[in-house]
Amino acid sequence: MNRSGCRAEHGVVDHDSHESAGGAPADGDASRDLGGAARRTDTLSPGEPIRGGLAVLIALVAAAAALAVGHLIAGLVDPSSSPFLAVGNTAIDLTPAPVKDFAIATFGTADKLALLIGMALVITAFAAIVGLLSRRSAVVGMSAIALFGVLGIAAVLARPDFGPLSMLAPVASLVAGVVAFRLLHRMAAAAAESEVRTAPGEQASGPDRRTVLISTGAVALGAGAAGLGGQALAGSVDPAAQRAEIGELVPAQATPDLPAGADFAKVGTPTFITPNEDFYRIDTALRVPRIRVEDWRLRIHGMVDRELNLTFDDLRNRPLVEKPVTLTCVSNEVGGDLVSTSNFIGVPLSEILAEAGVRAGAEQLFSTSADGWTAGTPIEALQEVERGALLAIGMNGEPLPAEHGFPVRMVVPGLYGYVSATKWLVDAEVTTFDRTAYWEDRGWSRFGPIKTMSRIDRPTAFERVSAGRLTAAGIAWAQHTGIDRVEVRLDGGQWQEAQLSTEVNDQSWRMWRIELEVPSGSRQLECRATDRSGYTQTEERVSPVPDGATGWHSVLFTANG
Ligand SMILES: Nc1nc2c(c(=O)[nH]1)N[C@H]1C(S)=C(S)[C@@H](COP(=O)(O)O)O[C@H]1N2
Ligand SMILES: [Mo]
Repeated sequence: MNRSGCRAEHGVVDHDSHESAGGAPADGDASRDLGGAARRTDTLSPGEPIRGGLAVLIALVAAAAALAVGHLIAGLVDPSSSPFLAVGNTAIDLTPAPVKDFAIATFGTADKLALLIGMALVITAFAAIVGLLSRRSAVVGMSAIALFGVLGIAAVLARPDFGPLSMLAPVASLVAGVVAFRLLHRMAAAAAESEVRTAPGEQASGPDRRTVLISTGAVALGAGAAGLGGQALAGSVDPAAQRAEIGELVPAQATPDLPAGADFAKVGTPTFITPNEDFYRIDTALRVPRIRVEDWRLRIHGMVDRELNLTFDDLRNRPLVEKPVTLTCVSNEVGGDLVSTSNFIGVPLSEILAEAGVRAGAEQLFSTSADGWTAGTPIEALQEVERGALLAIGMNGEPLPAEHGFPVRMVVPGLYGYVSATKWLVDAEVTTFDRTAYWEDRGWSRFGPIKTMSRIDRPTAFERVSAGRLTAAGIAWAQHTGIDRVEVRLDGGQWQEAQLSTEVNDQSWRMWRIELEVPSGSRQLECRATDRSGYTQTEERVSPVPDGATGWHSVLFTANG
């Protein structure tokens, strides 16, 4: 569900607007172009054009000033109202599903970085064009600033987390862009004029090129400082300090140690537990919400007998459950790596829902994050005691990392993340299926049970191995059903059953390994899993949209010797 791809496209457009708004006039180099003696005598000239390079520089600096001032003000009042981020976020939300899918496939977890770089490139290109069109008059530049200023304001207005002060940042952006551009452009135009009209040896009547360049540099420096300041302010809720404040999370019942054979990491599988830093990350948050744990509240309402308002302490003071669960993203391609396992710590959602009292006719729990993302989870899946859906507050013994939903997220074994794993959870409404959630609105399926899947980790694609004995290994998952069997076949031959790792529970992945005899040459290895319901993975390849990929993972490799 990453929407890197989408983001890049939309981001570019929106960003440009911002930038152009911010785009400032450049220095006084323009005068050089006009330096021709013939022109100097033409006192009726309508105005000397600013030199191209200077005009572009001025537009770029004005764009930088606009974005940086907006970012600074946003850092003071509401970090997510930064026009740059708001445009990026809006771009992500508007991105058509196929573009998003492409982005996820191409950039994976780096989709946000790709979007930011794309935005920066588009803004730069746009500012350059506006600069060149503004050599003779400031009209194009001012219009572009106004246009992008309005787009920036609209992007912030459209955010679900829009607050009373959110408007300040985009308005400040617009003002900064106008002032910077107007100031530098006027100076550069005067310098161009003065250079043309001043005879050699005569005292110049206007600013010289040097003054214009120095002024432009000063504005650029100011923009840099403002941008860094905004960044520092936005980071003032320090996630590390917040997590330290919570301290150790102790489950009511210590989880048993992992059995010795829970993974085959020695022969190339992942470790059974994914370290927090390596856990895959998928979300629409360009800026990770930073929530103060003492400010956090969860409202559970809708078709319930008693509305609940929970604080973090309300949760942590209950008996905490800890168990390994494997999360999977619906966007995971066959052979992909959007799957990880953690020892999640939290409170069973079934208990919370029982306290609230779910009314007859309720169909889903509609959950909303601090940044306005939503998911709809079938209510029965959350009421099943044995499935053990959690309001999770910790991963692997620590409070949740900021990127994984600090301070509280949902974890529902057996369902893809997009219909269940709401991070930065703040609101949960018990309701009917009439309400549709974020990804359902974008063409994905309402229901997202995880499909049984297996993957080959060794050999890797196109690996060169020695002919003869080879240990192949990989993973398989069928959360909440359990894996029964994994088979592999070489070059379309007989299926051979692999050895499975010791099962930890039916909600987490299992590893497999097998010794093969591999003749030299180009080889193809395939795998397929069968789950405890008796279902064997279909060979038919379908792409992740709308409810998850299917097909056998296949790896081509070469055996030498
Ligand atoms: N607030 C919020 N929660 C979210 C998402 C999101 O975009 N925003 N993405 C979901 C998706 S699509 C997945 S696969 C999981 C991924 O959780 P992780 O990033 O901790 O691996 O989070 C889910 N929770
Ligand atoms: Mo996902």
